[in-house]
Amino acid sequence: MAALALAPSHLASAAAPAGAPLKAKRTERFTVDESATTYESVTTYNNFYEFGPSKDDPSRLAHRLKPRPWTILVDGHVARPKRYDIDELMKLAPLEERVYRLRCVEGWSMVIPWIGYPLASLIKRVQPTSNARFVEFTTLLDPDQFPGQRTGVFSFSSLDWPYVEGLRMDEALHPLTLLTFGLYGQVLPNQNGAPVRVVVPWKYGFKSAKSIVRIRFVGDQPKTTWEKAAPREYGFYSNVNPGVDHPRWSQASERRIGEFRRRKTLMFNGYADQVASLYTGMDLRKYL
Ligand SMILES: Nc1nc2c(c(=O)[nH]1)N[C@H]1C(S)=C(S)[C@@H](COP(=O)(O)O)O[C@H]1N2
Ligand SMILES: [Mo]
Repeated sequence: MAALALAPSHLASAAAPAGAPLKAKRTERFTVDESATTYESVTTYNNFYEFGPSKDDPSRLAHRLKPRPWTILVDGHVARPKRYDIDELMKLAPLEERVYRLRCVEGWSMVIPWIGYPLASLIKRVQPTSNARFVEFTTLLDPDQFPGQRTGVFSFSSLDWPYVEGLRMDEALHPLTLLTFGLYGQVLPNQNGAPVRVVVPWKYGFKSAKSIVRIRFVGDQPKTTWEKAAPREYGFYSNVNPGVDHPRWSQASERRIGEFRRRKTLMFNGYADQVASLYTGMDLRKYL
């Protein structure tokens, strides 16, 4: 893939500082046959409201986030709850490089070479009990590191911090769901959710929570940040679906960052053959 081969020169010229290298073996089965979005765009065109609402706020303010030392509490309905140090968590399973599409609910998309391992590998270790029906992800709460969490800094109504996201248990266990520590051959840049985030490629990007400090196994469907902010616009499931429009815009097509023409949006972001069976019999208009 040309863009990947060019990664070193991108790193050299990119506005964002290059991070430490992170080795991983490419898994071809989970690599889309589309060229990757440039490193520059992946690291300077971001949504990370903890830093601010503009696309360049995260890369401009990313230096404020300190991704080491860092722990992730894994608890709730599990037989073996544990607080993991980030460096221990990174070594729980072999790191893979996977090239996934990312589709933002706003109508743009990218193709990103992530590094991580299936969230399922962590889930199996902590042994969820039969009461665990959903998994809740919580982002760091710290207004010193995240200026967007200070009250009154934006004119628009602020989100309810910390950022909370969630998945149903079978979604969390799905082999595509990636616990992610890096991209483009290096540790995750802060603006992309260092030191650890989740990536759920068949769902709108906001389901992929960044800078996670807690993974909790729960019985009830988590109340997620965007659902609380606007329930009719951002549902819990939020599967990419060209047939269900956002109340304020169409979801039928998307702008691939770096391309001129819009592309047709694919059902489940092109992962239908792998994930459609999770939703058999579910009304995806009702459960948006
Ligand atoms: N904690 C947190 N996670 C977040 C967000 C956010 O604002 N805060 N934005 C989401 C949205 S809307 C998208 S599209 C993706 C963007 O990921 P990227 O910047 O790495 O491309 O992160 C998601 N994860
Ligand atoms: Mo998004």
